[in-house]
Amino acid sequence: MKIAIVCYPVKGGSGVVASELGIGLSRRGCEVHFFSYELPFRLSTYESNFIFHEVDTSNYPLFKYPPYTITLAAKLVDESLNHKFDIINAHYAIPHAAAAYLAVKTLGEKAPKIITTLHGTDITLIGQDRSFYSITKFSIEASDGLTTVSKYLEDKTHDTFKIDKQIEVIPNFVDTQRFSPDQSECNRDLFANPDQKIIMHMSNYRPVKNATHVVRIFDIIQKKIPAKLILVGDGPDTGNVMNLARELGLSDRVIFLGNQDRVHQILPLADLFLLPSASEAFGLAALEALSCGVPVVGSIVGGLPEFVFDSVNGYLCPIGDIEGMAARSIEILTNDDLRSKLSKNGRKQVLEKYKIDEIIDRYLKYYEVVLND
Ligand code: GMT
Repeated sequence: MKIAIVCYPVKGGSGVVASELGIGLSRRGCEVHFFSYELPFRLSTYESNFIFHEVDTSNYPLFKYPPYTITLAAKLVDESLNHKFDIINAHYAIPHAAAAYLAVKTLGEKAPKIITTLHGTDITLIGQDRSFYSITKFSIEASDGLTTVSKYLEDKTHDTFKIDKQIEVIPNFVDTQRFSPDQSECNRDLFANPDQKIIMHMSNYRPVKNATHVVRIFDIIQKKIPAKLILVGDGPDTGNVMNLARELGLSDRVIFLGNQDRVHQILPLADLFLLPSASEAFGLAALEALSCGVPVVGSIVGGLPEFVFDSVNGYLCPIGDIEGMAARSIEILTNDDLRSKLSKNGRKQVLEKYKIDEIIDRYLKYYEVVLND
């Protein structure tokens, strides 16, 4: 099968899912073509069966903004003519689904089918903005197939866009060999003393992640338990988070690592992972933490309750319940039996339900269904 994957290259869940999916499909013998304005960050490894097509963003003096949707559509048209794609899988609706539609209409009869994979704020935030709503609704309805990363996002898509289209829920997934509890590639001593617990958060630090809550939760924890907070990633709220850590006198206990490529070598060091988001269609970082045997404490929001279960592999509290999340964290960090139970359950659950190979099978099956429709 020949598949064109359109995605964002920046650090963030949708780019990670699209890249890992493409790598997995190429290892199954599919010919995979990635389209983006930069090389997606998890594609840095070389695989024989995939090609990256960089979409032009160059500007002309007349344009105040480069018309990316059109250059993306044009690239899809050109490369479809060269390679005869069976499917365009657009990850994140805006503007990828609309660009795919434009490409398919330009190509006419022999055009590939479009499958749009919805990830989160393309439905819950940006897609609802009046400037995007009508085209997002149209391009979702015009797709030949639709997938969402959680049941929550399926419902939200139906509610928000009032579409009758059937949606296939295919959850996010993890390469469980890379993301494992094995700490042999990590050096814990770089970050903490043996008596200190390590609490971790990893995100793109957008306001929906509530990253300042992470620092406030940590502040309560470290008053009871010797601990360090490791913050992985970068984004618009990083400055606020750093300032808050300084104001609370936590600078010597909070480590900012910024964007990291090899997060699978850092995550297993954590004793606990925090994800107190205000919105989370799935919460891929939490799944990666569970795969490394790290219990999760987060918000009862979006898709998180579909795989984080109280006293099974972590705890979820209402959004903004900083005291509650801190209390749950302290409970886990002061009870080795509980921590070990949550850790084992988390890893087991990921191995049973979220392994990359099984989810690649589900994408492939769905591609077949759409192709034969
Ligand atoms: O939707 C976004 O704001 C961005 C997107 C991303 O690229 O990081 O995140 C979403 O997609 C991830 C992968 O499917 C999900 O794990 C995240 O929960 C989701 N983010 C939100 O819903 C805020």
